Amino acid sequence: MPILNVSQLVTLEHYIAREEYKYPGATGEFTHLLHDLSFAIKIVSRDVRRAGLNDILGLANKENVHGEEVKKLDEFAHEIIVSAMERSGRLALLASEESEDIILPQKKYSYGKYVMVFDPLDGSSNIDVNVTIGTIFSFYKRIDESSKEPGTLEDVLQPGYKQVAAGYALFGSSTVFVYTTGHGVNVFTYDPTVGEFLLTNQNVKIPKKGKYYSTNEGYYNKWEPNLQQYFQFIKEDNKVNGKEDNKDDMRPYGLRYIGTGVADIHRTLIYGGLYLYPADNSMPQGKLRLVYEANPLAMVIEQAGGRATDGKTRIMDIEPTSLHQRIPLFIGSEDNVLEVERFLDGTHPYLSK
Ligand code: AFP
Repeated sequence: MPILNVSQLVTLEHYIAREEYKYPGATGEFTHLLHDLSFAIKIVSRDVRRAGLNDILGLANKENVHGEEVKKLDEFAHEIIVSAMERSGRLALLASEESEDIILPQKKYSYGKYVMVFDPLDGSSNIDVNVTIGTIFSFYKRIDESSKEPGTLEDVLQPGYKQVAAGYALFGSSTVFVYTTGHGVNVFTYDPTVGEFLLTNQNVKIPKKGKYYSTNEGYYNKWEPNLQQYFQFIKEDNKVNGKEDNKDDMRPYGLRYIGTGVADIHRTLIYGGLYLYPADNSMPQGKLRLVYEANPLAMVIEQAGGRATDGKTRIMDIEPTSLHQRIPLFIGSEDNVLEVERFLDGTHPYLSK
């Protein structure tokens, strides 16, 4: 019995090519970039799946049994992605969470009009305990599209609303590839038996409101008082003490926290709710990276109908000032993000109780 009706099978390659036909004048350059990226993701996925065998296969930050130099999985993912993407001739530069500075394609390849930013393995502290990790990516056009010179830092420090595509791959119970080019969000699931990503969820929409919240609540005592109040509020039971049962009031919310931001945000995309990594008194800028994490994930969530802010300002409107800049992040279902924002700006009625 086939697990999928063959007539419904759409591969990522096929889907990307089909999308391109919708844009008269499209050169196909971007389609090639996504092909190269999906190839790199398949390699990373293969090696993530063998992570427990690293000592034998040689990916564990020491010498393997053959005495060869070996690498940590996140460094390895970084190198695979750079190598698969730089040779395309379509990138002016890359920037990776694993690299201090921008990365220019080697001189033997030409420089193209796109810029790629990526976090090769988000949630790397989860690698050794078999918990979901992922790769986050996004693409911009360089500022002077006609330039044949190497890209510059300025080309990468563009606000998120200028992203031309963004997405992520998740290495969980299966490998999924989620991406948007600004026309909705599509999810592809990897079928290792045929070596292809197959379309499994088209034009995904995030629920307007959800009952899950996701954060590292261990930092509660470091948060600002209004945010602490928000956590009191979401834990109250809306049905106790004879209070009216309001269907839109989903309290108490349920807590889910994987500690891999991209996985927590993927769950939020599907089930709804809120993911937050706020500023605290030891990290006043927050922890997550604007360029590699917040912007790509904000584009996906907004394209699915959700909201992403730093508590006040839309993430994708923020002008980055440095490559590894950190930012507080509140992201998820529109109603949940608006709700926490009302605590942060002091206008939520619960605060005056
Ligand atoms: P690592 O890649 O260093 O594990 O960081 C992951 C991350 O940036 C993000 O994916 C998580 O949501 C967040 O950090 C977890 O941070 P805490 O350990 O402070 O909860």
